[in-house]
Amino acid sequence: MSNTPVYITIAGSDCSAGAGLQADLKAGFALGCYPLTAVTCVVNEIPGLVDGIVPMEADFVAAQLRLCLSSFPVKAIKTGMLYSPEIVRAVVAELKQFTGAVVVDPVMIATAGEALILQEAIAVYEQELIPHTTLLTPNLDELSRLCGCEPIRTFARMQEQATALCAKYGCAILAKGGHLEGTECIDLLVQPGGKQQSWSHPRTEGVSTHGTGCTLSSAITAYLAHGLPLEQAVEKGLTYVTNAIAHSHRLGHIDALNHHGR
Ligand code: PXL
Repeated sequence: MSNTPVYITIAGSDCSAGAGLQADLKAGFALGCYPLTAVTCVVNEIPGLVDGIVPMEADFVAAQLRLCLSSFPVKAIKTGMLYSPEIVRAVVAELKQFTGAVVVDPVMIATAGEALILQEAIAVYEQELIPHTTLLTPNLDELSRLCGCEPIRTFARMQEQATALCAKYGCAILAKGGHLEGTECIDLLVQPGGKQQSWSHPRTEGVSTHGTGCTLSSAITAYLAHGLPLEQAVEKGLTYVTNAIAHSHRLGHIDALNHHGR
């Protein structure tokens, strides 16, 4: 039997293949895993334009998850775009039996600003999904929505809110500071028990960042599926996505992350 680690990504399909489950598949395979997919919605989009979203029936999302979980040795699960309160609830019901690591990327808004979640689903994240989460990976926008605070623009505010969220839910928070003011991007990991670590790197200018959030959370999940401890998985995931951005290539007028890193 192969010992390739298996994980499940529960995510939407991005037809332009930069984000969503396509990003998850590319990162997962590039990092030596076998990612399975439970599809939540099909999004008709390119970077900068979301033209339409067709959600799956929530029961059918749960059915995909059940079949994958009962058929494969699943080491970790990642959630991306879940979209509706019904889908979030259906996912939570299946996660309750799962004992491995659960990485939740609380996808809310596309880079271009379009909503990728129904407003009513945010409360279900808070009340039902985050309590089953090992690592939550909000960007600044998602962090402020989950904390119900004003937009966050500084590292100090990001640290304060991530610490509060970690204390409230008892899960690790990786707050992504890609949208902080200044030329440095700082990402902060806050763990239950109080340990905090941050990583900073210069911003790569002029590259569209479509799909970087999905790629990061998937890379972290892949490293967790390999058995790495959380801190190492986060650090290596950040390196992976930074390389993918630095070596991105242009396809027509669209920047695509380079998952081969060269
Ligand atoms: O990057 C967030 C994201 C997640 N999932 C899907 C998406 C996007 C962004 O466009 O399309 C399916």
